[in-house]
Amino acid sequence: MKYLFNLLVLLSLFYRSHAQTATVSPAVKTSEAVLNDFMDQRFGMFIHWGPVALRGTEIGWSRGTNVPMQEYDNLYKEFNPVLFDAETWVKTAKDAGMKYLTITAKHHDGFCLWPTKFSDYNIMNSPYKKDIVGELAKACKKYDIKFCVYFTVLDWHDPNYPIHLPDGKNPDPKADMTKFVTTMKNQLQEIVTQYQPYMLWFDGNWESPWKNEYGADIYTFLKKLDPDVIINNRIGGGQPGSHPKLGPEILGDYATPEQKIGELNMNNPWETCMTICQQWAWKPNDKLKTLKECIQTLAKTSGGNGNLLFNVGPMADGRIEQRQINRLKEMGDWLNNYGESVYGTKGGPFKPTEVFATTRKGNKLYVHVFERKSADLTLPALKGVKINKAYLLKGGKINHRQDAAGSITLQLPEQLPNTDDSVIVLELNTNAEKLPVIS
Ligand code: JFZ
Repeated sequence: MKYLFNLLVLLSLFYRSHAQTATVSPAVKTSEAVLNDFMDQRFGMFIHWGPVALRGTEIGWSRGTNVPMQEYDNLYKEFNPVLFDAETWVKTAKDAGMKYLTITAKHHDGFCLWPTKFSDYNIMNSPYKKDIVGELAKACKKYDIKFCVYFTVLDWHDPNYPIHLPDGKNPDPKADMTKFVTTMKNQLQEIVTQYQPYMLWFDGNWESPWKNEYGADIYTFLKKLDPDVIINNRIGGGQPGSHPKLGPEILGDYATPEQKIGELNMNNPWETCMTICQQWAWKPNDKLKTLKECIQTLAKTSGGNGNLLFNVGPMADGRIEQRQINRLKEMGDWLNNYGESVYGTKGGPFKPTEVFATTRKGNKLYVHVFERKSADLTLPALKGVKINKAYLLKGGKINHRQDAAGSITLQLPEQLPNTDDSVIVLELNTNAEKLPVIS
């Protein structure tokens, strides 16, 4: 009897570990070279857009909450963003110093911004009738911006998906997940073959109808269509809503901390997604982040060895708000001066703080100074490392000293050259990228 009980326990453990572990063959996983290339980009534009911009409420989440469901589901009949110009958006991203762009081809409300054959709820049935995803893909190619697609798993509009409202309650018995997964694959096949996205940003995988095996199946399916397509970590099933981690039990190529800066991690790739205002979709008079917040967020993500996917929500007429364009351009101006300390660097070896963050490349350690708290900035010791030279990235010698233990003191100029982030370069007698993380 006891033996039987143990056997059952073992069997259930075995079953559970298999149910949770992704059944993706290591052979189809995205290569390290591709992921390293992705992480070198450091800065991308996220775009949340759809007919909901007509109401200025949150995309997906306001369906059946702030906006009655009937009303929300009919907004597409008035969606006519005549001022949309894909090249203008892409140039806005380019001028901000962004290297990739991710558009919500389909968000939780189910509306498709491309002419899919597998749902009538798409842009061709709006008065606008133009392939928004396709035009963005084309403009990105023209301006050498990597084109990426956001595609939600959960779809509260599709009758084959059991949940129909943001509250996640009252599963519909008429729903059919097998059909739903088939539609999803058909739509993803359209996206991958027609637009060749560099990366797919999944989302909405946390509701109970979604199973890990669906995610593994889709991951494998996509990698057969394009072995190099990068896939984020929101495709597996049975996982919590905020996705700061990667691990053997989690499907996907990189972690996606949301609205917060990820932690320093030299092993697993990550990308913070964050809004330039507060809402993902456009909202009138939404509170815009200051330039200081924007630049320091980018410096801290780079300093933590991660990417920043910075979100704008364009208006219903097709334009991005001018004040947001201006803010992005200011980030681009800063990157024109300091980009060397961001693109293609690694984060660390120090953890970013409110005062400084570090990035590194070759024998250079870049110290991003956010604030002049006092005349000296002291960094924790780097054992056995000698600083050959210290200077401001935009010119000017920096006096420095190292004590016997190796700790580094930099004498800051009375006026930092940039009020948001001034970068000091330390040339080391060794490869900075090989230094272990200082915790
Ligand atoms: C998700 C989306 O729901 C959101 O609309 C946006 O697209 C963002 C990038 O991703 O955001 C989430 C995901 C999970 C939770 C909250 C917001 N959650 O579980 O609390």
